[in-house]
Order: sequence, then C-alpha cells, then structure tokens
Amino acid sequence: MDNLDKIVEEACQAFAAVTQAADLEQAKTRYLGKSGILTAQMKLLGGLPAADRPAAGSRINQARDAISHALESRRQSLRAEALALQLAAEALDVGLPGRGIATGGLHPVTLARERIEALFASIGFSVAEGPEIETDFYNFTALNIPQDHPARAMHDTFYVDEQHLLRTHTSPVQIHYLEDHPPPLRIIAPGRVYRVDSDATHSPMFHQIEGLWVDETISFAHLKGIVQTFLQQFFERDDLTVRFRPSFFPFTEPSAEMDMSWGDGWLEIGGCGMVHPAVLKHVNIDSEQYQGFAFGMGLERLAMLRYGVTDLRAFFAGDLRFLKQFN
Ligand code: 2NL
Repeated sequence: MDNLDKIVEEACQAFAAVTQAADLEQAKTRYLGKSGILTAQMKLLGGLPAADRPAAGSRINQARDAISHALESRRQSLRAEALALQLAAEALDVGLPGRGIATGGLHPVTLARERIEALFASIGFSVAEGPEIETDFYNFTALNIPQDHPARAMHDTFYVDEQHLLRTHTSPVQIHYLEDHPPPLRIIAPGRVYRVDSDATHSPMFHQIEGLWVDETISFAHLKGIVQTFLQQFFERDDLTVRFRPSFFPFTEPSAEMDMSWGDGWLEIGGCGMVHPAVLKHVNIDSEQYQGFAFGMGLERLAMLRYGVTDLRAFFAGDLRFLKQFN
C-alpha cells in the first residue's frame, strides 16, 4: 500500500514517455489490465485485517482514478498532436495565385482556310475533301495529263508505290466530286498537297484551295468576278483588282495566271481557267451542255499576305512564340 503513490507516479511517467497511441494502450494494460500492477494491489486486500480494508480499498480506487485520468489526458494530447501533424502536412495556401488556363489557338493556315470557306459558303459553295494518297488516274489522267505529258515533270511527285502517289494538287478531290454529283455544282477543295521541292520559299507539304463551278451558262466573266470579289473580301480591300495573264494548264482551256493589285504593283495569286472538255468527258459530263470554271491558289501565300508573315518556314516550324501571336 505504501508504494501506491510510487505506482501512480511511474504510470504517469510511462504515459508521458509514449509517442504512439498503441504504446499508450500497452502501458495502460501494464497498470490497469487484469494482470496489471494496480490489479495486483487489489488482490492483496483480502490479506488485510477486515477493519483496514475499506480505507485501503479507497486508496487503491483513488490511485486507479488518478492513473485513468492521466491515461485519458495523454490520449487526448496524443490525438491533438497527430491532428496538428496531419493539418501541417496537408496545409494548402489558398492565397497562392492560380496556375492559369493555357488556351490553344488555330494555326494561321487554318484561320485563312476557315475564312475562305466562310466567304465561299456565303455564295453557295460546298466544301469538298478527299484522300491525300491518290492514284495516277485521279491526280493526272482524269485532269488531261496523260502518261509522258511534260506537265507531269512540272509536278515533282512523291510516289508511295507503283499505283499510289501523294496528291500534287487538290484537283483529284474535284474529280471524285464530279463523279458523284451531277451538275449544277459549286465547290471549293482545300487541303494538303505534296511536291518534291524544299527551300526557303517551298515546303514539300503545303496547302491549296481550288474552286470549281459547273453549270450550263458559266463563263470566264463569272470566274473573274468571283475571284476578284473573293479577294476583296478576304483582304477587306474594296479597291483590290484582279488581272488575268494568258497561261497554260492541261486541265483548263483557256487558262490564265491570276494577279491581284497590291501596293503599287501586282502579286501572282494562282491559276485558273475554263474546265477542259476532256476533263468533263472523263467524268461523263456533256461538255456541250455544261461548262465550268476552276481556279487554284496557295493557302500559305494568302495567309502570309493576310497576316503579314514574311517567312514561309514559320508556318511549319511549330514555334509557339510565332503561333501564339494568332491566339
Ligand atoms: C494554281 C493553278 C489551277 C485548276 C487549278 C482544276 C480542277 C479541275 C478541273 C480543272 Cl477538277 N481545273 N483546277 C485549274 C486551273 C488552275 O491551279 O496555280 N494553283 C495553285
């Protein structure tokens, strides 16, 4: 009985020494458990004279209360320490600035293409698309460019295999369209085209936009009016004029190079002509009943002039400092 105070003191020290909840429960068992130190003191009560038992029992109860109290208060302080550690580890500084949202932008060639598509859509043209890998027939033969024709040498062609090539212009798209749709029809065909050519002003892959209008009364005058009005609207310049110079393409007759007025001079902007009867014949259209005009322009050229880009290679370099300017 005399060492009860010592037992209580030891228990308090043991509780204070633990840092984990599990160790605290072990210490509790050591003092208050069935075979614990304090329980052993209880068992000694039976050996005391009956008169001394109540007082001794009461002292043991006080000791047990003191230990229980110390245990509970250590439990609470351990819980508070754990919570404080967790809060410190999970702390968020809600005052930090956000990371910001990076939005992508459209490539200037895409911007130019969408602008052109919208302008032609407003006068009833549909957009036609087709494969970039073509056969010799659709890229050349149907366009009145037979085997061994010198115009094939003009288009330095990438061949995929004996039967397939990368289209050198988007005209094959229009051949497919003419096969599937009876006239009257008016379409533009934008897309990637490929030629064996690479220097400061030529990329082996570039973009073209071709236009085609076939009906019973379509003339060269319609062609010039449509092209000039389109360019005036694309560049937002009502004073822009177009000049045709005689030229040659196997797929048009007559044919012309198109220049537009720019500053004090002229800039070549594409080629055009009336669809050659041999081309119409390849797609089973009666060239006595129907005529059409066709034209082709380089999309990079139009985009450079519209957006003030001076180096063609900037379109293909993928430099974000360049691309972000169009955001
Ligand atoms: C140019 C010249 C041109 C065409 C493309 C064409 C298409 C069919 C029939 C006839 Cl299906 N012609 N397209 C006609 C004349 C010129 O492009 O300088 N392109 C960048």
